[in-house]
Amino acid sequence: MRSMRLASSSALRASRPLSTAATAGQTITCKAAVAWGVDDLRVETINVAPPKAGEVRLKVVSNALCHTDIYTLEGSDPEGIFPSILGHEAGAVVESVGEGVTSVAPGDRVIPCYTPECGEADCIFCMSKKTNLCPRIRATQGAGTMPDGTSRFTTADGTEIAHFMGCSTFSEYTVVAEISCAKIAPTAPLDVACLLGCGVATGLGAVWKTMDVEKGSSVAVFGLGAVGLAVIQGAQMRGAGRIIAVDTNPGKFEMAQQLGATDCVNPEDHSGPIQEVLVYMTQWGVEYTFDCTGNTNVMRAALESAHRGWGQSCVIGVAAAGQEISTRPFQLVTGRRWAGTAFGGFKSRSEVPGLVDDYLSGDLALDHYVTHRFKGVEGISEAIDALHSGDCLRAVVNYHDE
Ligand code: NAD
Ligand code: AHE
Ligand code: ZN
Repeated sequence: MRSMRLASSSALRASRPLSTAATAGQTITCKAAVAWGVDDLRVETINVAPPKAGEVRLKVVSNALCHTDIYTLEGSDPEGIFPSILGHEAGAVVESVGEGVTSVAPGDRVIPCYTPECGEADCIFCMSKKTNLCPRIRATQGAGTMPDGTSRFTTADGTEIAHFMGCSTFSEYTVVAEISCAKIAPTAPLDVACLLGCGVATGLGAVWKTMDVEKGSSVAVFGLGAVGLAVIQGAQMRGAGRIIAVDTNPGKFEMAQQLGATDCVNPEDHSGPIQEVLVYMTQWGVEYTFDCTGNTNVMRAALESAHRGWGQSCVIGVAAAGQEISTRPFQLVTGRRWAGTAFGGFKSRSEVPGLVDDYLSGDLALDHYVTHRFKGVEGISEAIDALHSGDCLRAVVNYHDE
């Protein structure tokens, strides 16, 4: 996977028109699924204002549902705001750009990313190889606004609607910051590339970047949704040895085995704690363990399943407000390490395009994650039902034809 150099601003500024779209500079009226409260999602006609300086307005073509959208809609997100437009795993086309935007142009295919990348020399996070957590717009993003502290979304009666995770792709059109736009290959099919906007990239990156799993290592994955299965796929591609897949839903085991799992374990088949089962299966524990459930008890079990002396456990799941993790300090004293990852550690604008290229070249299989397809903003509720059904990995909702 190659890493792209971010486009320098001055070189491009003069050559780019602000937009060729007839809608440029105008307010766009379109449909969006608005979260008015806990589990209260309604399709509305909304107004999307033009992008201001440093902003990009996107025509959202495909949106995939991630568990974190449901986590926020259920009221579990401490940063959750209502009314807001959720959604953060999507493929889109640039409709128009605001003043000073140079890295993308109208017509470009992009993936909006909730971990932006400013790439500025004064950003110690973007300049560091150790992290992808650029804080440039994190405060306003968490507060549900654009970087200037205001929203681009209103209802027909003028009610302001909050943004979400800097993306808000439960809408036919959205506005994001330029530094949140990963420009991808013009040939990329957006109804598959959208998967790299969150869950699948997160799982792959947790293995390749955050934990940097070595060839031959043993791995255990707790939770076999799209994120957990991507961890298995990433581990298999890294040449991991034993890959243990854990889920309370045995319906997920077949795909896990196809992706490289060597053992599948349902905790409910065992009377003792799952960590004891995994330590018994491996003698001293597993070298790398991953929580992909968001359940704090599972996070503990994953840590306590890690190998004595050098095992490492990675928290990927997102826990509800007020939830905390704990274990006996003895577990760490005896050599286990606890880590976590956001978006798999990928630097969004410079690394996501390479993942799309790997898909296009056939080096990275993704189609198997799309288990359900729906049409139109109205299809988002069907996608939510599908994810709740337990036999859905990713439900992709298409708002526009490609
Ligand atoms: P999902 O709902 O599709 O999958 C979760 C899986 O966990 C399901 O298969 C479920 O059966 C299983 N599970 C639930 N409780 C379990 C238990 N006690 N023991 C074993 N298995 C159990 O979710 P997803 O979209 O794959 O996301 C997984 C988690 O990762 C969520 O918490 C999501 O919010 C989080 N997430 C985090 C990041 C990040 O950057 N850190 C990115 C994407 C998603
Ligand atoms: N709002 C929550 C945090 C939720 C969370 O941890 N989000 C992940 C991405 S989940 C994608 O499906 C993340 O990247 N977190 C880093 C960040 O800066 O939010 C809370 O606890 O407040
Ligand atoms: Zn997500």
